[in-house]
Amino acid sequence: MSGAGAPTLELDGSGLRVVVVAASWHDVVMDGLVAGAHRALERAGVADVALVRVPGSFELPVAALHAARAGADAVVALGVVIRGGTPHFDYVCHAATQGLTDVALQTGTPVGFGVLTCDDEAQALDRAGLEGSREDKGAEAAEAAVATVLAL
Ligand code: DLZ
Repeated sequence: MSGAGAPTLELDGSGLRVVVVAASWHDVVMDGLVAGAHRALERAGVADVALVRVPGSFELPVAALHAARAGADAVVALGVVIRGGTPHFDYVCHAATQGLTDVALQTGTPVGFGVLTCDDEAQALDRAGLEGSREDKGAEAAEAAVATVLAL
């Protein structure tokens, strides 16, 4: 993990089934997040990984709910929402955040939150785990999900 105060996590996720649910808007940034999550899961020894693609971040909670009900040990939710000229940004961000929180609390399945909510594309690219990015939020979300399963 990165950023001030972030923990260093040593994880053994062998034997876990993890589902990555990923939105499709802003494909370059999404490619970085998905790759970062997969790298982190591989580092943690998670061999059973599935990827479910949905159109937008608004659709992430229902995909996460399906994954949890189908027996995933953890879900990693990835999306990118970039502020536009209308209040749409706030509604999509709120729906994704609250929806994913509800899924975790209602099912007891840890959900790693890797939804970037950014003012512009540059902010998103800086967090996408791509060459030149300062942060790798896809990896962080995957590590958080696995760490939470192991803590419970
Ligand atoms: C409609 C929309 C807009 C304007 N922006 C984004 C975005 O930046 N990131 C994202 O993941 N999804 C966006 N969407 C799509 C919504 O999440 C959703 O897919 C549609 O409203 C259809 O339900």
